[in-house]
Amino acid sequence: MTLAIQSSALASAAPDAPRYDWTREEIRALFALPFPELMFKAQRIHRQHFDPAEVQISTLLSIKTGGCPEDCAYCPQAARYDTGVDAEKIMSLDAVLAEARAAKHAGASRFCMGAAWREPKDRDLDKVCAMVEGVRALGLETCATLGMLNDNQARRLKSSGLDYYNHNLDTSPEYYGQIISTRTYKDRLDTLGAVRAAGIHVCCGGIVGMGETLEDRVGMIETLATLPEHPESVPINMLVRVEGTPLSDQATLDPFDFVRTIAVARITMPESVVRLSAGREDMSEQTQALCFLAGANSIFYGPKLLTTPNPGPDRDRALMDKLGMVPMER
Ligand code: SAM
Ligand code: DTB
Ligand code: SF4
Repeated sequence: MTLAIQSSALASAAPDAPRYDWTREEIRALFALPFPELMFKAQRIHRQHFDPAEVQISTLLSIKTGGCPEDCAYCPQAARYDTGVDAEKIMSLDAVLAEARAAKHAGASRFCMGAAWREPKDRDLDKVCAMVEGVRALGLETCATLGMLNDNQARRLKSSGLDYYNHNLDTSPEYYGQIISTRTYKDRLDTLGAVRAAGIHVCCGGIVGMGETLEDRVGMIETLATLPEHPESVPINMLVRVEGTPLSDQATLDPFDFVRTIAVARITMPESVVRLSAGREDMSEQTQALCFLAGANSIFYGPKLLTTPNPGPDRDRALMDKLGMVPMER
């Protein structure tokens, strides 16, 4: 009885309207809250906008793996690092559609296609547009992450039926130069602008655990939460340390720091779906559950991310069952 009253009181509070004027000071103060206070705030806001038992399920496929000319220090697909990931050609349309059918059958509602490019060439974009059309015809939401886009490329993807485009800011503007030198923070913001202008939903977040300071996490969230519109989807990745990349020896991240980042993303971007993204393979079930309690409501589902392992469907189904959580309806 008491529980029911508290729960309905939490849910029925007037929703906090999204704000786009977050300051670093305010975001710093959120990170500094006692953990129980931060979690309470995050849960209150989460329940105003979402059913806390629902998780959006996306499946990732690397449609073009390895051989990338960029120097992103975390990435196993950069040609310049010796990571054991070989450069492959773009997959055929049929092979991609077979994977999409399998993902749908396994319960995914969105299919995300990733390519290890700095930016797509026009010839490649023709192929991706055909994939987007085909995947959409299967009744799946479509997402792509292909590197930088100009306005015209974004419009072409929109015409082919692309629902979401993933392009991460990765970290704060200050720390960015330590991680990537082959393109600028402004390049990233310009691509996000092109995606938004084309009317495609934006999927944009970053990575925690790359040796950044707390202030860098504050700066990353500030940049995301003060965009003219919040990204509809905000992936928060925990660095997957891959042998051969410059970040392979990074210190292990304290899981509570990851959970706090999720909670602050939830509070500052209340209407966005926050994805507990890469890094689950190295996370306990309990840490993942804390992420859901902190407001994460999306995961990548399937045994592989792009090139690195992800918990298998059996393990994820078992976790969802234990927590009484269910897939989000589209
Ligand atoms: N090449 C395109 C690009 O960089 O925009 C698309 C693919 S790229 C692999 C997509 C995102 O995956 C990156 O922006 C980064 O946030 C994330 N990512 C890549 N490697 C990662 C790793 N080792 N750990 C965590 N996240 C990673
Ligand atoms: C995102 O934020 N994380 C995903 C997806 N968007 C494209 C990628 C994670 C990649 C992890 C390293 C790998 O598997 O290669
Ligand atoms: Fe290339 Fe994307 Fe990897 Fe950077 S993150 S090296 S752009 S595939």
